[in-house]
Formats: sequence, structure tokens, C-alpha cells
Amino acid sequence: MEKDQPGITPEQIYISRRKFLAGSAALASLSALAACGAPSPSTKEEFCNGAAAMKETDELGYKLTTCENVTSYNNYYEFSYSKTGIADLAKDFPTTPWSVSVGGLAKRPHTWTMEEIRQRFPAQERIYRMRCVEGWAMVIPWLGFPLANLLSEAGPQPAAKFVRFESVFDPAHMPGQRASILNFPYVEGLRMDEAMHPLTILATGLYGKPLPVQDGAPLRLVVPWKYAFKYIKAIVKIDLVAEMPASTWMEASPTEYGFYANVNPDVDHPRWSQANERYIGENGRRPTMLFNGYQEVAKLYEGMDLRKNF
Ligand SMILES: Nc1nc2c(c(=O)[nH]1)N[C@H]1C(S)=C(S)[C@@H](COP(=O)(O)O)O[C@H]1N2
Ligand SMILES: [Mo]
Repeated sequence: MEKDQPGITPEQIYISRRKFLAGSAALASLSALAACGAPSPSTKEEFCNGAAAMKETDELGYKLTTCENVTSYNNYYEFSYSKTGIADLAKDFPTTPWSVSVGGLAKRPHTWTMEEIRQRFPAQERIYRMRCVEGWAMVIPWLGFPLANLLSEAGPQPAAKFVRFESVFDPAHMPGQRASILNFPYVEGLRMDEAMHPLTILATGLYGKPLPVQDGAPLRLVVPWKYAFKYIKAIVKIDLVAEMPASTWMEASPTEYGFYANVNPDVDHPRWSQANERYIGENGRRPTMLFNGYQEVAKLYEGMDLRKNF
């Protein structure tokens, strides 16, 4: 896969620095795993065979990224820092049984099984652009439901101002968690009004099928106006909290990855411009759109300095 930025990509730069500093045997074996993790054609073909979406483009006429690209070009550091071969590394990852606890400052905390979630919150198709902070993008037909529906069931207490999400910690099945790639479990957060916004969904599938592991099975967040590192995968815990939670990438590199992470062509990453982007499967670059083209969210940030609150 081509590189999007001159040199290596951002999340990778951070990781190679860690790798250099650590130099551990665990990391050596991890890179060996990553190196032989070429995606087996069967994994991809099985999923994409019969995979379908209701439309061919998003509302702006941007073509859907192919199912093959969506399921074979990934960022999932619990498995590897390589973008390819995640499907293979993840093929034995157990996603059943699975439960998600929703609590914190909630009037009705509850631990849901995935079966309960699927039954209580029927999936609808949402075709969204997804922009990675590294400069690449996709258009993905998700299946999911508004996060607001789940949070309303939990009943936020008045003191709840943010939502904190946590991914699964399962080092036995996740080779990246046995190395010092990042501080795991992966953590993300949203402000309450962002979490309640109707565009914000919890995804359970894509291309008409249940989510493949490499794309975040069985449950992942999708916030289409934000950089995709916010789209936390394999969620096991959702807490309503009073204070802004520190996300994994903020902790890893606070000057590069902020809490808001709103897509913005005018707020550059310290090491590269965010003015344009490349859709996977296309050759040219397109101009980046403020809030990734989802202008209806602008009112959430009225009066805020988007350079300071990056
Ligand atoms: N738990 C977890 N969630 C994660 C990541 C990760 O490493 N671990 N990577 C993030 C990043 S950087 C991106 S770009 C997207 C990639 O989603 P995709 O693999 O479905 O394209 O997932 C995000 N969610
Ligand atoms: Mo990313």
C-alpha cells in the first residue's frame, strides 16, 4: 500500500520510536508476526462474497470504498502496527460471548450482552466518509444504531459531561497487547453532546454483514466528523463521566493528537498538512472538508478555538 505522507505515517512514526526505545524480545516477535501476516485471500473473499450496500455512493457522490479494501487495510494496534494482514492475525479472536457494561454516572447502569444489544437496537445502514489523521480516507456502508439510544437507556445523571469508552484487553489473543506498542486497553472519549448527536453511531456491521474482527467486531464507535482514531474498536465498557477522559493517543503524544480530533483542513498536524486526503482505491488527492463535510455539527463548537481545541 502506498504511503500517504512523505516518509512513514504518523501513528507509525510514534510506534517505531517506541520500538527503538524498547527493543524488547516481545517486539521482535511481534514484527515477525506482522511480517508473515499477508492476508489470506480466503478470509477476505469469504466476507466480501455476497457483501452488499444499499447505495453505491455517499450523499456527496463519493464512491464506496470496496469491501476488499475496507476489510484488508486497517489500523488495529492490538494486533499489529502493520495496516495489512490484520484480518489474518485476528481470525481466531473470540467475539462471542461478549458483553458491554454501560455505567458510571448513569441512573440505570447495565451490562448488555451483544445479543441484547442487537435485539434492542436494530441496525440501520449509514454510509459515511471515514478520514484517518494520517491523510487517507474511505467511504464505508456501516450497519449500526445511534449511540444516543444506548445512552438514553442508561439515563445520564446531570453530572455526566463526557463519555469514556474502553476496548477489550485480551493479550492472549492480541499480539500487540503483549508488546509495548501503546498503553492498552485502548481508550477514547466524547463530550456528551457529541455522543448524543444523531450522526454518532455504534457500528455492529458493514456491507450488510456483521463486523469483521479487523474492523472492530463486535461493537465499535463511528463519529464521522472526527479523525478515525476516535472510532474505538471492540468496546467492552462505556462510562458516563464528569471529567474529560484522556484517550490512548492523547497520552501517547499530546501535542499531536487532541481530544476533539475534528477533521479540519486548516489545523495541520505538527508534522504534515491536513489540507487534502487520499481515498483508498483512488489515485489523486481531494481537498479535506471541515468536519469531514458534516457541517451540521458546526454548532457544537460555536465560540471554541478549534486550533486550541484540536
Ligand atoms: N481498539 C482500537 N480501536 C481503533 C484502533 C486501534 O488500534 N485499536 N485504531 C484506530 C485508527 S488509528 C483508525 S484509522 C481506525 C481504523 O479503522 P479500520 O481498520 O476499520 O479502517 O480504527 C481506530 N480504532
Ligand atoms: Mo488512524
